[in-house]
Amino acid sequence: MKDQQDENKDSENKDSENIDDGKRELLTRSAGVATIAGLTAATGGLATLASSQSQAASSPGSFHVAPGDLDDYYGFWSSGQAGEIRILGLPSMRELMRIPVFNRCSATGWGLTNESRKILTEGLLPETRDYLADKGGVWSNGDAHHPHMSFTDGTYDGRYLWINDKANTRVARIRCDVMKCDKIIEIPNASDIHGLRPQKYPRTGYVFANGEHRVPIPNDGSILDEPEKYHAIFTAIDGDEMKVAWQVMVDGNLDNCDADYQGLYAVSTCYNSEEGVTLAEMVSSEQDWAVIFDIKAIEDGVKKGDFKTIKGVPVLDGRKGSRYTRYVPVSNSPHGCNTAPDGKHIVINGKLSPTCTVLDVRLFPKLFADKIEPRGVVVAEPELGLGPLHTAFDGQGNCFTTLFLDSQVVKWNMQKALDAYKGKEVNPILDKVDVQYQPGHNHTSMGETKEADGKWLVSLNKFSKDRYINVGPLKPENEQLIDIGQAKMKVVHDSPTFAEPHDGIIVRADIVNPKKVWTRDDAMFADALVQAKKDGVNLDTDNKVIRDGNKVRVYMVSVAPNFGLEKFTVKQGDEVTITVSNMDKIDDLTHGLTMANYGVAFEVGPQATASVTFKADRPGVHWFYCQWFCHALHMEMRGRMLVEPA
Ligand code: K7E
Ligand code: CUA
Repeated sequence: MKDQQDENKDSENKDSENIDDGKRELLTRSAGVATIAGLTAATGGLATLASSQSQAASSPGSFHVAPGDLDDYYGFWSSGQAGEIRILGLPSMRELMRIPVFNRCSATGWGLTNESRKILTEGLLPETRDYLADKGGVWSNGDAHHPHMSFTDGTYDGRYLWINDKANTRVARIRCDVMKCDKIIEIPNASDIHGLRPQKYPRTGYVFANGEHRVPIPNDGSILDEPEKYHAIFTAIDGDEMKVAWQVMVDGNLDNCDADYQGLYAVSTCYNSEEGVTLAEMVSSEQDWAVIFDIKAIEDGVKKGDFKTIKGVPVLDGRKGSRYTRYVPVSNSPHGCNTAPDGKHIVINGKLSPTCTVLDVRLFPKLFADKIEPRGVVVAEPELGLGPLHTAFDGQGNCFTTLFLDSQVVKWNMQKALDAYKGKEVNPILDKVDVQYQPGHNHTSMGETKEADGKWLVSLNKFSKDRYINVGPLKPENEQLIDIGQAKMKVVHDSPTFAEPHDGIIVRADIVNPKKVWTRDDAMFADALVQAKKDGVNLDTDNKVIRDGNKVRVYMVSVAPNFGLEKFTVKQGDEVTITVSNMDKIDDLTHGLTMANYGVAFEVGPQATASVTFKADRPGVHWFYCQWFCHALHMEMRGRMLVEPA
């Protein structure tokens, strides 16, 4: 079988080139019957090729994960303007799950259940809560860019993920034991959180979050078109408490950030040091900077009271000349900020400049002691290609930088770059590979930890153009898996994705150990338990309707294929709370409840409780049904809400 495939490979490769050309040609024609037939043939041919390539993919292993086999890594992907987190398996690149965070979710009821609404509202600033009062009470959109896991001693520890919301200035936390969001906070005094990284050492600790856009502080209308009075804010969040620990006001704005492996410093890239508000103003200067934050000095400043309390949080002045920060000049409009697993180097990605600037963290104490100039911490500045955005690492001294404009990933060697900066005649560039097309972030397996293992690289490409059959004017992005286990990089797999993962992390599967079923005392539904106790209801066993004025609380147990109540009656205008406890103990046995024609639907995982509150303002018979296919009698898993007209 294998021999046969190898024999066929050459001719298939030739065929595939023809098919590729043919496919492109077909795609440019209007869709007729012949075209559709042709496409079917073309994709059939490509599928054959893909499987023969998967056989050919060698060390460190094929990306092909056979049916029934499990992946080696979890991928945690952001989704940009879709507002959620996605869980992938790698190397297969299969999407395994979605975790709603800043979005609303029709399947799970995120944004509708009482449990999720508490999470979505409790961390809002009072003025935002007021603003949302007549708009449904919760934001329904978000722009999620940077998902990162909690660290202990320089590597992932599987406790939490954090992610930013650029659209509505929030930071969320995901519990990795159940893979659900459990906290969201709005960041005061900042506008539009972009870069986000957890502290790597000794443990997270702080989660650092960059306020990207400059605004007046406070932004209450007293200052409007006076950009010179706007500021950007760097925030340290206590990741355990999910509270802002302190903030630092900076010059310029903030883009991406990272932490060191020593627990002493954080670094942010700054574009728009010009502090402009128009495109022309923002790119007028040849130089911007990387801002270094001295964590210990800032903590000391907080202790000594060297801050203003604004909106309830300590804000320190970290503008130029402050003892809390240093501004290292780098070329115009840097973007990504990536700490190398060697624990010594931080790579600032040039974006508008074809270079990356490498900072040595061991020189930061000297810089803060004013023994060297800011540029004295720069130890390399390799020229890599056009549009360097983000850099990943293999743990063996090599770096992989996305080149947005060149549509390439460039592999370069850190030591060679350091040597070249010192004047040695060496070329740090080891390899370049074309990616399709315009890559933003990239990420290597375990690459932002000291356990970077150099096996896989994923390039998150912003454009897919002609890589897939045409789905209309809105196209998927294209995420490519690259084998970096050998000297030459090799693109081994294309994976389409909906808008718009900016960033992802690749975590060894043994680090992540989610539960298979919920535990009955989980904090996620603690409020429901408290209310049930007040009502004299045992959530695990009781099916009861409690009337409390015009409030009606309906408690139901669900065990496949039954809800505990086959009907209940309320009056038009009642406020109804339905609380469902799924008492099935079996792995993967999820139920749900959908109330027909009431816009109510939510998930109830095995051994979980979930609840929703709505006004029964439509009289008549309303079937509620389980929308999670759970049993041969799933269709019969339903009951009636009878709403008596007022
Ligand atoms: Cu480069 Cu928001 Cu991380 Cu997008 S940012 S690519
Ligand atoms: Cu329970 Cu479907």
